Amino acid sequence: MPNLKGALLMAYGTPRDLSEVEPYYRDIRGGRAPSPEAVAELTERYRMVGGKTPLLEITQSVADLLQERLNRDAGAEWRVYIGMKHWHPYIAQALDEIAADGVDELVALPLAPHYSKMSIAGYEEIVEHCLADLDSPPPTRFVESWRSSPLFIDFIAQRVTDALARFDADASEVEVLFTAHSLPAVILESGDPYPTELTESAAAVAERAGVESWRFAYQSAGKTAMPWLGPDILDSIEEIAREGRENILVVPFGFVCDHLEILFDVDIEAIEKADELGVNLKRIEMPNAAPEFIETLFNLVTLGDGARIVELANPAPATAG
Ligand code: FEC
Repeated sequence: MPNLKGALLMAYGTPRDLSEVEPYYRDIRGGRAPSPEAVAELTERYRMVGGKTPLLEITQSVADLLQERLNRDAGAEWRVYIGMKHWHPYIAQALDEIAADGVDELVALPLAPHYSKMSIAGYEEIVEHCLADLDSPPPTRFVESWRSSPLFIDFIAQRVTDALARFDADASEVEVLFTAHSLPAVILESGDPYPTELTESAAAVAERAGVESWRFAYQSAGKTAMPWLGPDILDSIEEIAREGRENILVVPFGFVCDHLEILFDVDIEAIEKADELGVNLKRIEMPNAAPEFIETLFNLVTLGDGARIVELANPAPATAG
């Protein structure tokens, strides 16, 4: 019997046009309606980055290239699916397709390298739930954390080196600022590994790139009354400027492609803050669908180097024949 293997790449999801911003936002909030002011503010952010972001298209390109790569060199027949957490095509839809295609083994991989109970575990719960609804779920390996992937570390380190070369100043004069999405600080109460994963992973990339002067900040915190993890990127930019440093390289290694949190929060908001302070701020190019990123995913799906993987559905293996 032919063996069909599947890889499911999961991402956050994005509205396909401005009319979808309100229901998308509602989905992010677990079904609670956002205020009209909050919707207007978010709509404006999408408008400022061109009306939509390329998150979906980039994820699809990554999937297409990974599928080609797997079919070329990984034996068996492979299909790569995409599924979004908060918008179409939802993860549930991808799992329906996976079941309909008769995938025998599945690797599910969120396109975010660092684990948190509040982010990655959400993807995991959705996948687990959908698998439980299938008559015969394929054995599924869920990649919980892949920030220690040697290929990922090498790739981001290379992007840092490339970006440092774009400054007029010497690399030693540039402060490297690693960033990832903030989360409500309440996660600390349950010992969530997110902050440690981030700082360890920043240290690994900095060491690989030979960067001595670096720090870490959170970005994109929600504007809610509850406290979010800090320091915030904008405060760190101020701090760096106060120290008399004039060049900052932002490395948003908690994300892997161009989307709202990059195109608005870094490219518009952080750059505006840097301009106000007379600081020169650049960021690394995101992995998007670069060949090195496809290699990183190929390695994670086939070998899982440096990844933490859990088995989600593992029925007894079928009799060989
Ligand atoms: O390009 C796009 O259209 C989508 C960009 C996008 C990515 C993304 C990634 C992460 N988020 C994470 C956590 C939270 C928490 C809340 C939250 C809210 C938003 C809102 C938008 C949004 N997020 Fe997001 N996130 C992206 C977009 N995110 C839009 C709503 C408006 C706002 O607050 O700015 C708060 C939820 C609540 O209100 O209850 C928490 C984390 C990631 C990185 C991991 C991943 O990619 O899944 C963590 C991309």
